[in-house]
Amino acid sequence: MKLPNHLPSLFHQRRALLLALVALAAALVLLAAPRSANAATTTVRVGQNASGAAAQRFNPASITISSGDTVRWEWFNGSHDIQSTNAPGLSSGPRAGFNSPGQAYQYAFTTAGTYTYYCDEHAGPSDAELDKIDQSLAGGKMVGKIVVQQAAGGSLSLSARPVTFPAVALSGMDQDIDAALQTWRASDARGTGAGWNVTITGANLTSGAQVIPADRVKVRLLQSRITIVSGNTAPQTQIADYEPLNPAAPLKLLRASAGTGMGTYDFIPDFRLTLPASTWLGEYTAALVVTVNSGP
Ligand SMILES: [Cu+2]
Repeated sequence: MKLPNHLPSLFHQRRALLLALVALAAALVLLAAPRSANAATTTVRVGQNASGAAAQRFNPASITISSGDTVRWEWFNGSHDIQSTNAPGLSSGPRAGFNSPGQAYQYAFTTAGTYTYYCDEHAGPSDAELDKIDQSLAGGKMVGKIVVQQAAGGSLSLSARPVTFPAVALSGMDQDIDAALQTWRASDARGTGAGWNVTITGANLTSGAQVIPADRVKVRLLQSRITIVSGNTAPQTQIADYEPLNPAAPLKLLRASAGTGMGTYDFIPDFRLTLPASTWLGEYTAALVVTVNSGP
């Protein structure tokens, strides 16, 4: 069907009217990037000394870690490598080996079990067999053993919600606009009592080529808006009064000191946008980054 040729101009009029009514819609889109920062890294020194009995050793040669932890081998002395017949990530590891400062290799063990490895310049695969590894370790051979225990606790997690500002009509003056309230949730199921914190990093709001600077958005978290869903002492707000978001540095919003915050907590941050009088019409968005981090 052929459209009547006057229709396009009607559409234009209708669109202009819409824009006049909805002068500006500003929305912040949040990207929640929770990090489970409870994993640890254990360093193993490769070739502890230049000479003597401990020269051709991994040190410590026998370690116990939790699933999700990383082992990092760092070169100290001599020429060595790491080979394994049972450790994922090591069987195809750095065969060329370690022979100069700064060389390192790391691998995160995600599955519980006992893993063994050897330097194939100073030991052999049979030295690292599971039923011989303890004897080889006792005999000072250049072998290593990693016991990976299933991590007992759960994880540190965060559920952050999008922040949405209502559409407003431009008034020729700066205007404060409050975002709709949303409940966020943080959980610490690690069972370590290590404490944790939530940070938020700002970003400029953009609409095409137009920009509203990140620090025009402020955030606060009232202590009365932090509730215990289940768990011990609630975390504490770190921003009780409005503070501008910073695109260059994360702001700490919430903090659970050691031994607290073990459980699940809801919190409702307030976001306020000070819209400049000189704002161009448009729909603005920004990607904030919110993270939950281990440690107070
Ligand atoms: Cu070696």
